Amino acid sequence: MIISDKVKDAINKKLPVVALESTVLAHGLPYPENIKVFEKLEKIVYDNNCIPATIGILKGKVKIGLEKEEVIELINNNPIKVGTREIPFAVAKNLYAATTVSSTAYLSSLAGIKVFATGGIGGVHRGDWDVSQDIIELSKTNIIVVSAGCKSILDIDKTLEFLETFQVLVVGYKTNLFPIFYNGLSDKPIYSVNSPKEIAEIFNSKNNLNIKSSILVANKIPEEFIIPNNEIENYINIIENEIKLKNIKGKEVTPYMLSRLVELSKGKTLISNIALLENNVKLACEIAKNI
Ligand code: PSU
Ligand code: MN
Repeated sequence: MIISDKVKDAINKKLPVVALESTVLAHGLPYPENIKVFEKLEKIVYDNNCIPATIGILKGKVKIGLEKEEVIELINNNPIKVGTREIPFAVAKNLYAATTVSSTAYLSSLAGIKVFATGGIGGVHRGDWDVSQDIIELSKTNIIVVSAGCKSILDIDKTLEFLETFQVLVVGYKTNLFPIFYNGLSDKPIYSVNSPKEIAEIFNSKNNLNIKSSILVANKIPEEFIIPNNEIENYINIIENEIKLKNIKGKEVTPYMLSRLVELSKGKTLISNIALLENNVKLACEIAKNI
């Protein structure tokens, strides 16, 4: 595992570090927006006096703290999408690989990073049995993950039940309803927290009590980027039919849905996705500074 000098120095000096994943860049956003998003997110982290640590695997080398050139190299080399279980496969076979929430959380915590910002976590899909590794990883890894809840393409009830079963504490940031995107809030109640300091205190209490699981901080999508529920559901219906017809399964499901949403909404979901990522990164910085 290679940790960039900047990130290593920050960890040693106990400066606030915010981890970022590479699957959202390589498989969740189109080119060239993904490169621009990477730059923008890094800038937000620096502007908020924290150090960014984007994580990915380059020719079998796990890298914590990818530079822009490395992100471009990763994206240009058609990386596979790896959750935690596939990390050793990518490493042993010298592959390019983009890390998801599960693998990024695992590697961040291995490197000593305590806060990680993403767009949405994977969860339980609607229909056929398909549960993301993200939830299982969050049950074992000690990290704070900031996401905009999850995408409404998932089965929200089952996702929340799974998070509970696997002992992942879910807290809503200034909301007691679980956020989903792109349509705002679900009607599912969750505990609410009101400040980054409170989140840091919960994390510290958890660690003092030796409870080994993550905290999922669910941050509302900014109001002006909400897309109405009926519009999104309409797209999801279309996409689910395509998935059946084309027999898309497993790892391919989420990236397919994300890219089709962008096409069907004529770019609206892309704009929302970028906005919520930025919003989550800002909150992650505030939490990191309070730990
Ligand atoms: N959901 C999103 N955006 C994303 C992902 C999920 O709204 O970019 C990505 C994340 O990297 C997440 C992964 O960890 O997809 C989950 O994939 P799967 O459902 O195959 O476990
Ligand atoms: Mn899956």
